[in-house]
Amino acid sequence: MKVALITGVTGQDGAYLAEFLLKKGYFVHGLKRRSSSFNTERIDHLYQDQHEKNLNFKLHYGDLTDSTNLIRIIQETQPDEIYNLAAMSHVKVSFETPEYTANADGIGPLRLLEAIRILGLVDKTKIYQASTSELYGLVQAVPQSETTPFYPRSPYAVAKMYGYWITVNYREAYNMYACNGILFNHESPVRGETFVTRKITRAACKIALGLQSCLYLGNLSAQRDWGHAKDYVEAMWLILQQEKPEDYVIATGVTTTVRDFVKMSFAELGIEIEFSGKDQYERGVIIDVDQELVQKLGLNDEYLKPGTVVVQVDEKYFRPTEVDLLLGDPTKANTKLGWKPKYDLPLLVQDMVHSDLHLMKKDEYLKQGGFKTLNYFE
Ligand code: NDP
Ligand code: GDR
Repeated sequence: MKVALITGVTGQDGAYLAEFLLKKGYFVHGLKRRSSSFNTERIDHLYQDQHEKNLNFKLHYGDLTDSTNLIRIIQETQPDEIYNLAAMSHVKVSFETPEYTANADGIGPLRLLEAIRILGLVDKTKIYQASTSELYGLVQAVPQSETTPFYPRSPYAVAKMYGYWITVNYREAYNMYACNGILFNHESPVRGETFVTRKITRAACKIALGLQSCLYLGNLSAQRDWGHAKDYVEAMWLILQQEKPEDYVIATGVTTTVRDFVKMSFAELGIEIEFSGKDQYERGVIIDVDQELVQKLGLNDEYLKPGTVVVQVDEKYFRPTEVDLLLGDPTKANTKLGWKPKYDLPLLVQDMVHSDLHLMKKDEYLKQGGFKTLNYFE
């Protein structure tokens, strides 16, 4: 039985990857942080009682900023494959916590590589580093491939740049099976709620149910190459199954503006919106409603009238330095790994909107029932 260790197992990708590897017959160890409230919602369906006979999924407390803890867990678990997915992964937040981001996202990967070396596991343990299209930052060329120069534009991207090169260096210096997956944005129904796609799909559903009046966003003109996390975790695994360790771009090869993602999400709910105005004055207004679809989906048409402003720009979401355009060239992954995504953008939007509609309907029932949250401090 192959053994994998996933750092960041409680995150979006960690959850999909854990499920994927369990299906492949792996024993999966996951690193999770201690938190004052539950942080395992995405993997609760995989949880096993530790007394079970055929246990194949186990969580360990740990943190990428704590070397001794990482060394101990790797020693205990003796993994064949490590997937380093743990990171402070929010680009905007990294401007507010730059030092912590450097520690977790930059030095974190170094700690894992060193642990493998110190423990004498160089010939046994393969390691995947979660690198990112944010490395390309300020546009040097499109589409971006494995040979496009980097120009990071945030403390997050600068930290990830260290993670990228230290992985390459350990591969070359110590002959380790260490690889970077340079993954472009990938989303899903369990994407963190403050990333733009999930913020949009949640808000579109809330607006359609009359639970929210307006969605405030930052730069609507940013372009991203969005794929589905389910497809991308398969690529991570494939990267570690090759004869030679190499780095790969994982992307769909299609780019879309945030503005168009908004339009597609509302359209999925039968609401057509149009944008007008410029920069911080740009707004999205309902221009048409597909009554038949609205009825079918059980939405609240009382709030869905043409002329209603449902999207506005709030400058607080602008970034000090922005990444304007990401468009990946996945040719190497397509040819060498045989990797092809199953989801395109319309399918991704459909998956996210319908999942969020289901979730938001629960909120609507609570509101209709007059439910009031308990206030323990009253
Ligand atoms: P998430 O933000 O959903 O998950 C991040 C995970 O890292 C969580 O489990 C989080 O724990 C954990 N974590 C954060 N800081 C630490 C720390 N100091 N020690 C241990 N664990 C920590 O990210 P995604 O799943 O979307 O992304 C996975 C990885 O891929 C990240 O490294 C990200 O930077 C990178 N990436 C993501 C892309 C994307 O589009 N999703 C694209 C390219 C790269 P907790 O749940 O407790 O917060
Ligand atoms: P990104 O993802 O920064 O590409 O990093 P995010 O969804 O946060 O932003 C994408 C683009 O949308 C613009 N934007 C907004 N973003 C957020 N979060 N909130 C808003 O209200 C908003 N309005 C407009 C942003 O300016 C940006 O241009 C993600 C993360 O998963 C990283 O960890 C990963 O490395 C990269 O993708 C690839």
